[in-house]
Amino acid sequence: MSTPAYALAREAYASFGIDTEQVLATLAATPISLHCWQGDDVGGFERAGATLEGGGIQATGNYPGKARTLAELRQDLDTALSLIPGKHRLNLHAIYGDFGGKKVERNAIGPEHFQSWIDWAKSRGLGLDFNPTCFSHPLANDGFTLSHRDAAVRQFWIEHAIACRRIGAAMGQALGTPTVTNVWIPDGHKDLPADRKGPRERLAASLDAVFKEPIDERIHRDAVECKLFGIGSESYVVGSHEFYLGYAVTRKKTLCLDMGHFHPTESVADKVSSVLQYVPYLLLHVSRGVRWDSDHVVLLDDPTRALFEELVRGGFLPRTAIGLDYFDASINRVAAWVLGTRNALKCLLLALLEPSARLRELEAAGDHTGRLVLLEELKTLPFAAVWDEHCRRQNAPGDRAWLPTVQRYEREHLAQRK
Ligand code: RNT
Ligand code: ZN
Repeated sequence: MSTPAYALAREAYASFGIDTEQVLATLAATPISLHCWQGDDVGGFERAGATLEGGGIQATGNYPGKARTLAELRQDLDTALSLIPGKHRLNLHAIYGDFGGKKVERNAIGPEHFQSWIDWAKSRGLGLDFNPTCFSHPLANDGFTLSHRDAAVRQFWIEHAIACRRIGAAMGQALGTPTVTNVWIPDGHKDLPADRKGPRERLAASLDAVFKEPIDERIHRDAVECKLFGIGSESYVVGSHEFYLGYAVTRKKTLCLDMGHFHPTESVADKVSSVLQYVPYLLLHVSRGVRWDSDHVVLLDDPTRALFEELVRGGFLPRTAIGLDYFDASINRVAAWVLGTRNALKCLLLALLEPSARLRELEAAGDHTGRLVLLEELKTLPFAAVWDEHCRRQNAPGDRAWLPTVQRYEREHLAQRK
């Protein structure tokens, strides 16, 4: 039974022409892809106890209880998913395969190493997304992979990425929902390069080799992720925004925009309607950079709200895959997943509750005063009652009710991992 608070909220939004029932249906039908790497600080399971090395990304913090095995990671994910309303997806990196304790080179991985993930996802009704892992590897240690000057090193990473596309396709085929396989590479220079052109020519050629085999878009999509700079690639990143925008436009690929991958004063929200003029499909890495690409937990904050507003206002949800990308090792990792995902969903809900037709009317009439006043006054509408109703209908705990479950899980399980 809906609460009286929801009934009042429903009326309040109806007076702005918003049907909260329709909004809740859209919210329930929009999956968020949870990033597996929040559970173990991007370590993976190629070797026991592996940690993130190199690659220009860094997890900081040493909060106890990170997942050390596939079983632990799955148990943590099950706990997190039980506290998030709706049906979602899981985004895996290649280093999270089920390698059975054996060393499998990255260019030799196949769908068989992800069969247990496919079975796990199927039994929970989740879709899967995927990523080649072009870091934390001896052949990535000098900071270059697909754009490496050595053809043999490039070839190794091309083979890895091809293997990953096949794995992604097998996942999409098995689960009946297209897998997005996203290519991000760390390639770049710490200090001023003499040759900016060569690595970009080589990256374009490598990517063309990776994507040569056509795969049905109904089971699989290729995405490429741009970046402004990273740790150790401060002066030059081969796969810059311009590089990948051009690549995605000319090759009709999905472009991945990570919220931490631009100058801190740039608005990623503002890019959505530009890039979707030209690229067929968008992948978002919803994240939060604090002063740099620090990958803090997603908040219900203005940049994230603006991003989701753009998706809704432009009617872009059907052309966008929403993924999370942050890794905070300084707090309870399960709580980090739950909080960030719930916040992303709240930002989406707020965007869906916006009377965008009315705002557009005001704008078309030149009433910019009315537009600003309405935008501000929308902030105090009873959004929380709609969110609570969503949690209730999806059998997930409401705010203030989920953290005790995580705390108990921490005491009973995470704290035992020494
Ligand atoms: C790195 C990129 C990339 C990674 C993941 C682990 O800057 O954001 O998406 O975070 O692939
Ligand atoms: Zn990212």
